[in-house]
Amino acid sequence: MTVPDHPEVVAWIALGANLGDAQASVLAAIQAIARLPSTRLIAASSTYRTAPFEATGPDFVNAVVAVSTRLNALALLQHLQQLENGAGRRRPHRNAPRTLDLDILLYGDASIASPTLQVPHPRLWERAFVLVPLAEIAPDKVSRAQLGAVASQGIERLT
Ligand code: A4P
Ligand code: MG
Repeated sequence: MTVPDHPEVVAWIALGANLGDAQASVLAAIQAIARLPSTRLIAASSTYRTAPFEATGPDFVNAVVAVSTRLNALALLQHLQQLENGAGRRRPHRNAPRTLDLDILLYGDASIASPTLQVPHPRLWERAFVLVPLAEIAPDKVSRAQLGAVASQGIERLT
């Protein structure tokens, strides 16, 4: 049994995939995140088709979810990495096409700067594929100016 080791915190997670059936992978990952121990799903954005940003390969499918969790941030990261590995994730090089990428965007109000985990995610504000789905489920977290700054990046709502 997993012993909850932390007070309940709202965490925001970005999902991305651009290998295989990316849409199915992202939807399955949302369900898997909802089943993590000591964790419940609060909100899930639509899925979006997005142009690769500083990356190569096919278009991505991206989404963002919010969870309430009693896992500490590192435990949450480890569970997300298990889900990535379970989806067949390989890491031949940075920003390589991937079957599933799960990044912690925000973990409550925490600022974390360790070698394995940086929160808030350092590239969060540069990316339409994160900001647009985040704004859909958390409009108070993303300003019009921030959305405007990424407006030239290709993104299309799927579901
Ligand atoms: N790590 C540090 N902080 C975090 C965090 N907040 N959440 C560490 C998750 N992981 C974090 O990640 C490498 C290491 O980052 C992990 O071992 C973890 O300890 P990775 O997923 O193995 O490698 P990656 O995906 O190549 O790196 P990363 O940082 O996820 O890449 P980016 O910068 O997020 O970019 N374009 C579109 N349209 N859609 C995308 O989803 N994704 C990327 C990946 C680039 N372009 C894209 C998309
Ligand atoms: Mg990642």
